[in-house]
Amino acid sequence: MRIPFVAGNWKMNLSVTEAVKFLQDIKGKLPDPKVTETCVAASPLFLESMLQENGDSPLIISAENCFYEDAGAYTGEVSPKALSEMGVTHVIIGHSERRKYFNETDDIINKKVHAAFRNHLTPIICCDETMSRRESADRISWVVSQVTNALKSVTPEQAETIIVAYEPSWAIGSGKTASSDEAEEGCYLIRQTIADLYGDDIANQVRVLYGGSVNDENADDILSQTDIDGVLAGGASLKADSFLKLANFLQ
Ligand code: G2H
Repeated sequence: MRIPFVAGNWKMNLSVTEAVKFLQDIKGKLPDPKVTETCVAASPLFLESMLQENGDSPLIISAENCFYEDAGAYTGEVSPKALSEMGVTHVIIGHSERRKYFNETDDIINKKVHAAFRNHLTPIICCDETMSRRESADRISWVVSQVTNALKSVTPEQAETIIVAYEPSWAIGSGKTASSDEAEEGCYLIRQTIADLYGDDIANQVRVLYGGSVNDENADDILSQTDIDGVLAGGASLKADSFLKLANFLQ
């Protein structure tokens, strides 16, 4: 039985004051984490204040990215070790915007996945699908290879704890959501790839999310799909009221 996971990805938005206000606004209004786990991924600039404000709220505080080394001469990078030490438990890895603007390759993403595990962080691994790939013949192999490469040398014990997000970049921030069938198809493909790598038992434990212009109008349809265990929402997670609507859909 997979517990649904509703996550917000704030990207490079909000200020620390707005981040803390958001947490104050949602306090006491989140679902029981046995019913739905909720998470917000934010800039490393906000994490300390957010963790303090969050207290014993069930909201999971996640980073949006980390580097693949724990420490060293890597100016401007975010240490997974420091994230873990400060109390962060999850980290998004391989978001399409990291792949696109920061040239993150499957190899870098795989190193980051290992860095996350080394530091006891749960990776939320994103799998992209561009429009040109979608329209091309190798669409399926591209999605499969992103999952396979991200999980190279990941043990079965580690694999069962990952969260994977299918985030077709043609639907990200574009207002053009994938239909629930298209979203299900991508998430099914990801789960089948995990089954091929680790077997059905592990594949049936892994939470697979859909992300790309999710909002409180389309979430119902998306969340009712068999292989979709939650959402990774960008724009719709920036305001407390719309995040709460997504978080409480499955109550
Ligand atoms: C996809 C998503 C959050 P949005 O990037 O990861 O953003 O919901 O704004 O499309």
